[in-house]
Amino acid sequence: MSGGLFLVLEGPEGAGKSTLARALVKRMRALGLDPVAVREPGGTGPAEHARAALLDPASEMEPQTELLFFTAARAHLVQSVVRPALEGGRIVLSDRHVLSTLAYQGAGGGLDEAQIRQVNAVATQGLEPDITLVLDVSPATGRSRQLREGKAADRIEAHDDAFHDRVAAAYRRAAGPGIHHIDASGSPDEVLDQAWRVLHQERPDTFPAGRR
Ligand code: T5A
Repeated sequence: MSGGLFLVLEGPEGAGKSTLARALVKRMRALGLDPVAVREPGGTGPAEHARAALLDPASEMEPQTELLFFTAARAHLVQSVVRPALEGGRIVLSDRHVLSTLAYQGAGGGLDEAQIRQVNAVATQGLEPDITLVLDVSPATGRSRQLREGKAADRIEAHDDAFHDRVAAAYRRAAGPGIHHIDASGSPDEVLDQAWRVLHQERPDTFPAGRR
């Protein structure tokens, strides 16, 4: 990937991904790095349209349609933003990626994992994250954070507790090259410190150890 780095944040609702993404971007910028931050679904005009349709509580969709919508949005984001940035040597920080589809439409919605991976291979054309930070938090903690924030449940969040338990269990099981788990039950600063330690361990030259 000619010097670029694809970094993905994953985890259940309200785990603190967006909060961590903002803190990482700030810390990287303070070091003179220039990361590109994106979120899924979204990040391009068409992908934001897909996001609106997917999260609208009035949309009626079964998991197969969700799979294709989420993955179509991903294809556009990857081809038009992520891949060019990586090819330009940039760090791309993505709030959610393929692991979300495996957790939500797979473990949550009951779709076959191999089928999800096949469809996603078309969307990403083989692109894999270099580092994935999975923020481990219980669904109850995540939801209570969202409620404290006053966030109304979108269509996916409105699924029942059993759905969210399956999603959280899938995240806890997630393993593979570049996947690291972070205990996200602590304060935002503690989560940032853990995340930075992983980044330092993986790429010491890019992410020096040290204080915030
Ligand atoms: N989805 C997505 C699929 O089903 N399939 C897919 O393939 C993809 C890509 C996206 C939805 O789409 C689904 C998953 C989702 O349901 P979203 O709103 O983008 O929706 O995603 P959410 O994860 O639901 O977004 P949230 O913003 O609610 O969660 P975050 O980003 O994990 O949490 P964050 O950082 O916004 O924090 C939530 C609140 O907690 C506080 C924050 O200040 C905020 O108020 N907070 C903390 N409080 C205490 N301690 C900490 N460590 C905290 N960190 C944050």
